[in-house]
Amino acid sequence: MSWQSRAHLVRGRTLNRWGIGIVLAMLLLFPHGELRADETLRSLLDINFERLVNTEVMPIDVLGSHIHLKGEWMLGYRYRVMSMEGNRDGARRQADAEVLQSFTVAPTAMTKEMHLVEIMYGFTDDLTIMALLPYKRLSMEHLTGTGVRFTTESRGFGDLALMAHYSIWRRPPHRLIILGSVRLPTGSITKRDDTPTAVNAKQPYPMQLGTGTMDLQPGLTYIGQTKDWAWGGHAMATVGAGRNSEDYRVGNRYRMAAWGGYRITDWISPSLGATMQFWERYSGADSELNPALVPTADPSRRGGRRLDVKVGLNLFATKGAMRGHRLSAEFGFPIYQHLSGPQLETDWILTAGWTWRF
Ligand SMILES: [Cu+2]
Repeated sequence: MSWQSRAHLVRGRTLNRWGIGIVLAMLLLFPHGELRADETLRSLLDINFERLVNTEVMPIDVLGSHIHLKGEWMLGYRYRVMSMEGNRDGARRQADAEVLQSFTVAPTAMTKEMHLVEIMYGFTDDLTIMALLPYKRLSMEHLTGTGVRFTTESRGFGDLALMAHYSIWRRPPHRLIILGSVRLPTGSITKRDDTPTAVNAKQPYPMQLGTGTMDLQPGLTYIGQTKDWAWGGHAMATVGAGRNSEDYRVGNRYRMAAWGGYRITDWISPSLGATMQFWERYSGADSELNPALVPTADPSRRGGRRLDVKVGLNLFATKGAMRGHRLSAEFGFPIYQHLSGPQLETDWILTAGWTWRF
């Protein structure tokens, strides 16, 4: 045998050994490799699933935007202030003088403040229950035809809401949740205050703290979440039942929201969202209110629609002593509003809150 052929043989044997080795390795390792890839994928999905129910990158001002895992509690406090100034009829602004051509009194501005306490509990991985109680402080400024300015105020608890979220479908990173809430008429609808012409006068519709009826709130939420991104959509209706003790019913309200958030670091995530709302005029009427006096006392001037843009910021800790705590703030302003007016227009809404998961 020549040196060359021997070298060829050795190389061939070596190649054969390598070949057998590779095939064996493939036979032995490939199923493992597949399994390992599968496990890696599964654990990634689990991470996503875990994060999916986390409340870190969620919009603060959307009800039913998240759920909790079995046995997890959440306590939350939210402060929300809404500023309204100037009137609108349809999409058009209306000057106070114009409102005073048809009414004795014109509302000029309103501030709605709300302190909201919420408690949530994950009954199972799919079912989360929740209770929310608002405390409201409303103040309204007026101008009369004779040039007198006055402010009225009402404060107290609003309507208590009991809510259930049920996850009907999930395929990470997607999740679909149905929600249902019953709102009990714990808020007063008989608030009174002094005006220049009447002592202890019944306050008009927007100054009352509750609806006075049992309300149902069905809704649907879609949540998507990857390692750093969170997005979602939400639709919810608020429907009153029957008439309240003052013989009227607050108009139905329909709300649609969409949002997206991005985790910049382990502890900060900004968010961007939009909310479209439609609300109907009231039916019936409180016989103590005179709709010719001020537009806020007219049940047919209560409907409208509005599109808000919202910019938010979430701060949270994923480890350490502050783990589970989240601070959030969101600023919203309308880019479109159409009111059956004259009605006060919304200028901006600020929400700030703290939540604690444990
Ligand atoms: Cu929660």
